[in-house]
Amino acid sequence: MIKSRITSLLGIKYPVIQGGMAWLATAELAAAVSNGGGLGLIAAGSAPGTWVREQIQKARTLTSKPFGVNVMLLSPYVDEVIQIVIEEKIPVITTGAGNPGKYMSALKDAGVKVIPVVNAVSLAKRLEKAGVDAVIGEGMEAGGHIGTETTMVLIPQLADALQVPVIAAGGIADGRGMAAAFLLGAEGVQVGTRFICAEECIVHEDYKKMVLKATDRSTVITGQSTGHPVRVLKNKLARQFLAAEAEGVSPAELEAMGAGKLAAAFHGDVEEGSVMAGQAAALVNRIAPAAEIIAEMVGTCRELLGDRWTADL
Ligand code: TUI
Repeated sequence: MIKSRITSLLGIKYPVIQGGMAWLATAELAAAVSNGGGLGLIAAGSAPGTWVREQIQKARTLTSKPFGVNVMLLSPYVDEVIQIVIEEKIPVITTGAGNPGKYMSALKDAGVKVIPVVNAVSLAKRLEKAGVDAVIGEGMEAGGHIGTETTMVLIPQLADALQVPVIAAGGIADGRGMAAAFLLGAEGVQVGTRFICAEECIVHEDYKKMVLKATDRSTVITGQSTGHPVRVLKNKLARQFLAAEAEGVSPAELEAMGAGKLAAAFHGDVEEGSVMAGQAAALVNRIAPAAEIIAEMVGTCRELLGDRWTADL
């Protein structure tokens, strides 16, 4: 029997966690995912604390269910975001793009559950010792900033190495992926790209259209030479970036080329902006309410797992 400790850990109905997508994961999406029985999160990205606090307050007007904050650890505002999470009594954070170790004691003392995204087994083991409540193992199929391992090989290794529950991320956009993740040893899934095409995601409609049109060859990884690999949908910016990398342009110049470009895409400049999305974009074919996406994924997963599905999953 497959079990999930994630639903009881987080007080949610289904073990479906929304990905922390900077700019895209606002109060509207977070509330819609939580209302649908998953765990919605507001992505702090590189936004100042005041914005994060406003979003938390807005989400509270849209849902009475638990929701979290995704903390992007490379943000210049990370210290104030952590402080606001504590002050606002947010029950859970997920973290990305770094090691949340130095914030662990403050967060644990305040009763905030911490679920870091990891892309390597060694980091996951260190973070388990530091007291995290679960980990999100993210394969390189994911969108945005990624590691090098695939979901298929990372998840069983994490499940073997850790006592805390593992949530699978990267490439999961339907009930088949969800069922596969459970068979690999995960106890929950994190879904990002599919929720870009949630009705409640406030990103520009041209960004959503690009995800809907994506096929198996639509994403590329930029930034391999800078040490910050980022998976995006192929467009003019991505082609220019890859050409510059091939010419040996310096990491500092490349970083400058990418700066502010996610915001541009968010506002609809999908040729010169950075349209971050995972390989699972090829699996996303319709816009639907977040609750419907969750219900469909859970329904298919339940059918596929048959007797292996348990009531607490
Ligand atoms: O964080 C993400 N995805 C992101 S963050 C982001 S903003 C950004 N843009 C350009 C460059 C850098 C960031 C866009 N997409 N996903 C979770 C994730 N976390 N992926 C990889 C990691 C990660 C990387 C290193 C987690 C831990 C880590 O630890 C390094 C260490 O300190 O040991």
